[in-house]
Amino acid sequence: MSYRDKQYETCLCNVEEPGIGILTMNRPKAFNAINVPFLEESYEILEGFHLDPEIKCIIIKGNEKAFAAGADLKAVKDYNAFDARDFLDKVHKTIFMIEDNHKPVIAAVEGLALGGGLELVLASDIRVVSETATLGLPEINLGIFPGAGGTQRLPRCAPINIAKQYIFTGDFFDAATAERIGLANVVVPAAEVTDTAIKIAKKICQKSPLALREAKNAINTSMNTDIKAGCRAEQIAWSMLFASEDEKEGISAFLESRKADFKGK
Ligand code: CO8
Repeated sequence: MSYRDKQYETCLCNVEEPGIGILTMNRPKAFNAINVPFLEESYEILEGFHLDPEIKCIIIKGNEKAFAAGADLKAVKDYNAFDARDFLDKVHKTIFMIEDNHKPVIAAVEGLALGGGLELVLASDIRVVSETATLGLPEINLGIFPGAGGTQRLPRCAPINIAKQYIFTGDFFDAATAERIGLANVVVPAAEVTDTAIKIAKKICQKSPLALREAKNAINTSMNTDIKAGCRAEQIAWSMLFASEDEKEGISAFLESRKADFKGK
């Protein structure tokens, strides 16, 4: 059975607009707190989008009250060190399926994005945030610290001193702050969050999937390597696109003053 036809317990999977895969976190009574079933189901859906040639862009969203309030504390409370490590193995699978996904991922954030919820946002490529959202990494208040990449990804988008401040104090911050520190791409009224994410996704859907995939990979590589090695990786990927029909179509369409029709080939 295709991932598209399955009923999931903790998430909804929709392809509402052509080319746009939407993953909706669906544990409303628990503020979409992140548990093992959610990690397994969201991984399956995100991998489905990753492999599905009809999907060109992905949106991850919650509901108006919460994107996600972090790890399910009722589930993790009695973990021993090895249970915690196993849990984070599953967390990493989902988070890297976002970050390494061949398709661009847009987080559409309403309500609370806390702890692991914010870490899902930080792994996403583009973040659309409601002007009434509340964000934060409050793990320090629990005697732990952000374990799903927060200590790595927040200092890669916000200045390191700002990242340290929010990780050390656990203070929540608002959408305007998220925009100011470089975490949010755009802040919009709550009612416009999903539509704004879809608008950006529709624009992305018109581009070559091959060029998008290689551009995303080149940018991600740049975060983990020196500029010279990054430019070499970029060079190989860029040259490879000249073996694609999309590159021929894109440049021909420009020279013929028409809209390009990319096929992902
Ligand atoms: N886990 C489980 N249950 C939760 C969580 C949570 N993270 N957050 C809220 N709830 C539950 C409460 O226990 C309560 O349940 P019940 O009705 O059964 O008593 C219900 O939701 C309502 O909660 P409140 O009464 O506290 O409601 P408020 O509106 O006053 O506050 C808040 C809502 C702000 C969400 C507040 O509950 C809160 O601060 N929650 C904890 C947030 C937090 O600390 N998050 C970080 C968790 S640690 C983490 O995420 C580590 C990341 C590791 C991996 C992540 C995977 C990607």
